[in-house]
Amino acid sequence: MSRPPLALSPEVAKALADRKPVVALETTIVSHGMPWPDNLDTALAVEDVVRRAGAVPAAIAVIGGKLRVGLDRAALEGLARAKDVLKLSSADLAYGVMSGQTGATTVAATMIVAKLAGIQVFATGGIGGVHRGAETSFDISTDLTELARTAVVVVAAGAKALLDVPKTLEFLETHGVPVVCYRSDEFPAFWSRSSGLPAPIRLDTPDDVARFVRARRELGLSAGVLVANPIPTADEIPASEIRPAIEAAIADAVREGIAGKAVTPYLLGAILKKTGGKSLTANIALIKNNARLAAEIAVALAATP
Ligand code: PSU
Ligand code: MN
Repeated sequence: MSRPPLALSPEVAKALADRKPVVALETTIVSHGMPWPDNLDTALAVEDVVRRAGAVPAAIAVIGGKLRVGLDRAALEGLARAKDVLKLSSADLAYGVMSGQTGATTVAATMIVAKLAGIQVFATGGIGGVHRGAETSFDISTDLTELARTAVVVVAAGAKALLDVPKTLEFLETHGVPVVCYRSDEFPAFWSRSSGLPAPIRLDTPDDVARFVRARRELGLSAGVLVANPIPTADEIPASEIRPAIEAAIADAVREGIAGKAVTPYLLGAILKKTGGKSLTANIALIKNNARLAAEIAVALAATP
């Protein structure tokens, strides 16, 4: 394989060369997942959390056809303000590059780029999953299939209750993706700590997660690892409170015929409106919480690689 055309920021390049802890960050949450200006404020705050926990943040996006790893403020602001940025996942990442366009990367595409760059740990808010009604729509996020083949540790607050969470866990199990619930006996449901589904694996320290990742590497296992980190208690929206907003948002999406890539951004926007902004406040809290844990895991992995 020829060398991948990555444009590393000087800070990320140095950290990787020195084997220092680095945390990859996705950018679809900036372009399609949150409104302006909360999206930029959150992206900057998340970078700060990663730094304070002793790691270097590496936000990933395609900018003018360049696969950038480590974005400065101007690049993040460009993605946060723009209305015509592509949402690039595994299938179209290369299209964004060859056509010289600008696109934000989903969890799946960010995993691909992180792996190419040699970054082992990645923080996001929530992963895509199996959508409700997937048995007829076939709508299953590429995030799941990428987790099945790309050995990166993804820290997320579980899967949103707007998805079919039991089917999402079944899919991950079928494809050999371990789901590690952090300090919890239950798989978390993004805005809520509880999904009612038991933790497939529970681990309680960043060191244990690092040891688990190393044990997988020694076995030559090539799938990713999903670390499911529950939203802090003080920030959660109880399942009973968020459920009506989710149901109404899904009904709206069906009525308006929303399909494909537009589904997740549409539902997030509709739920934000229906909760009067509460879903966004919780989203910001949980992504910072995930960034901190991802940095701690990256630090633990760097200590004994
Ligand atoms: N969940 C969120 N916010 C987001 C996303 C998911 O709470 O911004 C984004 C992520 O980038 C994720 C993508 O990878 O949506 C999944 O999209 P889809 O369901 O179309 O695969
Ligand atoms: Mn989809």
